[in-house]
Amino acid sequence: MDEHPFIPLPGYREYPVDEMIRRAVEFQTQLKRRRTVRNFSHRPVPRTVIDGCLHAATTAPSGANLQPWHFVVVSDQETKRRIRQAAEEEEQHFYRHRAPKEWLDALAPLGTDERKPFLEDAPYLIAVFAQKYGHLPDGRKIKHYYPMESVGLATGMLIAALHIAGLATLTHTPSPMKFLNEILGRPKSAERPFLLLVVGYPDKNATVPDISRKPLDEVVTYI
Ligand code: IYR
Repeated sequence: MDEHPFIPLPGYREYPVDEMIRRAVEFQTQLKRRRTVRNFSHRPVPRTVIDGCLHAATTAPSGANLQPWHFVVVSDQETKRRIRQAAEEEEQHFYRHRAPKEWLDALAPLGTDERKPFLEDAPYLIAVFAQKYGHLPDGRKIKHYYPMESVGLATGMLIAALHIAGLATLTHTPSPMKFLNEILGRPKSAERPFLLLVVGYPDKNATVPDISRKPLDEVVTYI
């Protein structure tokens, strides 16, 4: 028996060209409606929806297919409160001392500050961790390759899946984020917090900054 078997491509579908274009435009139209939201409703969201989106995220490609990610889904109110408190402490330091003026100027259009009520308002916080190494079934350590890139890909897919499901998200990166290992009981040497994804329904009075995306011809070159 071959130690590394290959199978015929499962699940791939080719479409007629007009159908291919229609699908590409449809997906683009859906994703264009996504906005990063900072005002969340308390309304609960069924866990099945989160599970479905996490399944989508974990289909992402990864270095040597080692899937170097771990997602901690927080709905416990006391844990959210602790995360908010720790994040706001870091953010106070960031906005008052650490951030250079240039950075604060770049953030000005977003209207952010050190207050992070969404960390308690939203029904879910998903803490995404990147694993520098993992463990084989026999307990031996195995090095992971491109963990940050892999986790970035999975997180992008998670954000897209949650949006398509009809939920709002906020990619929050308090810095430093090591407090997440402590609060969530994740190993400090193996796992690095990648980001904190805030998930839920937008508040009915939610507003977003009036900002736009770069046109395609500015960000794409065909040769
Ligand atoms: N972490 C801070 C600052 C911040 C930084 C970037 I880069 C952003 O795109 C948005 C915010 C905060 O969350 O307020």
